[in-house]
Amino acid sequence: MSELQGLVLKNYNGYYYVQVGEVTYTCKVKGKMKQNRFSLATGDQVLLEPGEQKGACAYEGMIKKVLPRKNFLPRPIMANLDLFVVTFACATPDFSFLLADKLLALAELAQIPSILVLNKLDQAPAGLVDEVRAVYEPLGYKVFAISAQSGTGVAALREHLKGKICAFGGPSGVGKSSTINAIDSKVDLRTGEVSEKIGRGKHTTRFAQLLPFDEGYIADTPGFGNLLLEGMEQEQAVAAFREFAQYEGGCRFCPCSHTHEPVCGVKEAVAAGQIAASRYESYLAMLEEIRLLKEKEGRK
Ligand SMILES: Nc1nc2c(ncn2[C@@H]2O[C@H](COP(=O)(O)OP(=O)(O)OP(=O)(O)O)[C@@H](O)[C@H]2O)c(=O)[nH]1
Ligand SMILES: [Mg+2]
Ligand SMILES: [Zn+2]
Repeated sequence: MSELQGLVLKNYNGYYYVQVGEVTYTCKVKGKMKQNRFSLATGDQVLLEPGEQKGACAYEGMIKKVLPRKNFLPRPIMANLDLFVVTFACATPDFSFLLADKLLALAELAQIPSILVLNKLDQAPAGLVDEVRAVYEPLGYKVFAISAQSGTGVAALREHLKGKICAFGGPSGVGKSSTINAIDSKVDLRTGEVSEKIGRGKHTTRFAQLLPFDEGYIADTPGFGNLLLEGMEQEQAVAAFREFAQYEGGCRFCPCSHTHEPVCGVKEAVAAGQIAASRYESYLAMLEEIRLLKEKEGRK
């Protein structure tokens, strides 16, 4: 039987939706593949066997194989991205340097280029956008301050996403789905009021899905829980902060954790204001979180 190659758009209700040309196949995974451990993510390229067509628009298939990936992001789980769009709100919920650094770290380790989007510019406290720009732009992360609601800044962001496979990631309620709706008028994703009680969106996104957009794709993903760093090693945390490497020549020890060591180029750069204090604080908080996660694993 002929095999087809397609792109996994979403995994929903036990089915994978795979796009082949103009057609979307609803697929299960072949038993043989299940016997071996497999991982399948939105964004994967797969080979499938088409089944018998049951109706005019009902295309079904069985996935036989996942093709090699260009890259893989564990959280939100996605494969083959050209760009990760780390999305936050200026307020409701407040911007968090630590969460931003965690998401940027995950993308950095997966070698996926990323940008920062600050949504809800209409609610921004004075100085916040400049403060965020001052930390991230010198590191090469582009910062887009936008309002999905009023449309401010959306055109420049749209221009930047054209022709790429992009995924939006960020906490619940920051406006990921709203931003995608604003970028593409053909899209109408459900969005939710942020509940004051739980601080989360109510019509919250439940699964990742890729939507065709201007020669590329945009993925909406659910807001994440707090297990972002599971499986991360201390050495990976060091590598995830791209600005550290240039100061490591000043460290007496190699490898250096840039914490308790007496002579440390990274700590000197923090003291001299060459590395942003917020970035170093995030790094320390991430090390502590990794330590606690490991301790928990050890106890299991
Ligand atoms: N003031 C203001 N509110 C906005 C803006 N963009 C989105 N919102 C509101 O923020 C709330 C959450 O928006 P969503 O788009 O559902 O957020 P999300 O990031 O997709 O949330 P999850 O799907 O839960 O991860 C909704 O009530 C939106 O109307 C904006 O630019 N300004
Ligand atoms: Mg959403
Ligand atoms: Zn050091």
